[in-house]
Amino acid sequence: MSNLKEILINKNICKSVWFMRQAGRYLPEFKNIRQQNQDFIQLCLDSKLSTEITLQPIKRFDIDSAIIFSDILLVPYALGQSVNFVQDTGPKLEKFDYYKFLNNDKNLFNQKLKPVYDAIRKTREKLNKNKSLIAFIGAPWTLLVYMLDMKLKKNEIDHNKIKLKVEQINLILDNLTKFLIIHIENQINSGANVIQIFDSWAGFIKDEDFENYCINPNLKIVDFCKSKNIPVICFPKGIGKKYKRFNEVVKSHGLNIDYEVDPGWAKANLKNVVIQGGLDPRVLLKPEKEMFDRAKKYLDTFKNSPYVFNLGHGLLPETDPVKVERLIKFYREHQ
Ligand code: 1CP
Repeated sequence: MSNLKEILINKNICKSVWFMRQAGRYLPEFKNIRQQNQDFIQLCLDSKLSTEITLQPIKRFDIDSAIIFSDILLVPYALGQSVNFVQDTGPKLEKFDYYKFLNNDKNLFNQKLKPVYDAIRKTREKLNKNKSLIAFIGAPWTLLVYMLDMKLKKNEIDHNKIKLKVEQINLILDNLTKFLIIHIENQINSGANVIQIFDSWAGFIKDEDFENYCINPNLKIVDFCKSKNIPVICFPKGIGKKYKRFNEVVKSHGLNIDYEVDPGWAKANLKNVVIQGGLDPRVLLKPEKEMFDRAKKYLDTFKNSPYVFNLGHGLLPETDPVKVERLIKFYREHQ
């Protein structure tokens, strides 16, 4: 059995495989579409093309789940902050306007994101019933990092941008959480079966702010998904040993570990949750034997516990699709 929704709800030992960033980035059939569509946000908002891109890895690898082709930054876009993807330097957002942000209207937000919901509906119609369709959001803290332009070079965060503004920051996070919940509800209503929350910059939160900026917003969103009876996978990347507390408090159905988390430690410390991922995406750039050896470590460790085979971060743009295919085959032969 490979249906992700079932596995997450029943904490089933039976396994499945999908990869973060499986849609887009490294597939030639994606690059072809991307070349003809320079505006990345508009590409995400083209429901016909985003449906096609979502289904590309399913067609190629018959992988177990689909993740909708979209981006976490569509939410700031829909909240009135324009987003520009600059080649090689990453996304650049328009300067944040606090009062404009607080005056956002739900109807306009829904209208701007309607193409995402149309794509989910179209994909669900075309996707085999036994495959889950995963929709996602960026966690409030991770979106804040982009919205306030806190990202510095070399994977660093500029904490000065939020110092002395605690009340404002809390209000922004609360308001963002409210809109993220609307976005999740719309995605569920359109046919998404599973939700994943990407907190890609959680590892940069100071210890004293961890509850407020990571645990609490994730918990609110997980509780909402539970109220809708939809399984949710959290990915608070880079938080190290704090994964244990996160799991005990947030209690999501699934928890994606990053490549810095030792799988043995995860198995011993992360209880009553379906663990997902962990494998370093860089191993797909290594010789096949090394890739299989590294994958085997995860498969052996989680042999008798509920585990979804995936990565410790997204597939890299330079990944050879043949390697992805071999890795899926290796995984299936080891079940
Ligand atoms: O230039 C291109 O061709 C676009 C590359 C690309 C793609 C294919 C971006 C730009 N986003 C996406 C799609 C995307 N983004 C998906 C699609 C579904 C899938 O997984 O296949 C998903 C789930 C995301 C999520 C996302 N976007 C995250 C969280 C995961 C992570 O990587 O940590 C983040 C942080 C973003 C922001 C983003 N989108 C794109 C870029 C270059 C970035 C910035 C990354 C950074 O700041 O390091």
